[in-house]
Amino acid sequence: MVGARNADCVAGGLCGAAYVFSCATDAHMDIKPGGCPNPVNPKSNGVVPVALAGSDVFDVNDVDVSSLVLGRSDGVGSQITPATKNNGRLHASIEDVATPLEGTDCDCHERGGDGIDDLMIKFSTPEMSRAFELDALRPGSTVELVLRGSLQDGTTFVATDCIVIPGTDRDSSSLRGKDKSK
Ligand SMILES: [Ca+2]
Ligand SMILES: [Ca+2]
Repeated sequence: MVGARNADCVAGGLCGAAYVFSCATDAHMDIKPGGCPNPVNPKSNGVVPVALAGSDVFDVNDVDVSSLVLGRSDGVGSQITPATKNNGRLHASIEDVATPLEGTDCDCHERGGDGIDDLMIKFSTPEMSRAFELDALRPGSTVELVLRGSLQDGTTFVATDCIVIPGTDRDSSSLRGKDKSK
């Protein structure tokens, strides 16, 4: 909350204003906890495990799991929700599998649990592939994903981590429209 003395004054009146801001809490996502980098094969039929790392200031037990959506940071494609089990419930569990990383861009680490509970969810690889248009990316490409959600009290949070399309660019020489000038 920020106060502004003399804001909105009319002549002779007592005046001032207070502005209330709210900001999304910073959360930490670890795609494929324990591994770095995080390869996702667009052709795979499996699921990709994703940990929302808990910390002293982020209690994953407060997360409204039904609010979670994953998308590309660059806005390409559409957003997806976590995979569900046969009984229709979300693949979600509280486990200690990750450690928050204070990094930038696509920094990642191979650390596992740190003694603080994390929220483990899973996303369908075919759904990721379709929604994030992964088939259009060259092997070796890195894509930043963003997980958005809210806590039970309505506080929103965002968390980012990156995936890499496995293989080297050389493997993609059969891709149409690829300009290889050597
Ligand atoms: Ca990882
Ligand atoms: Ca943890």
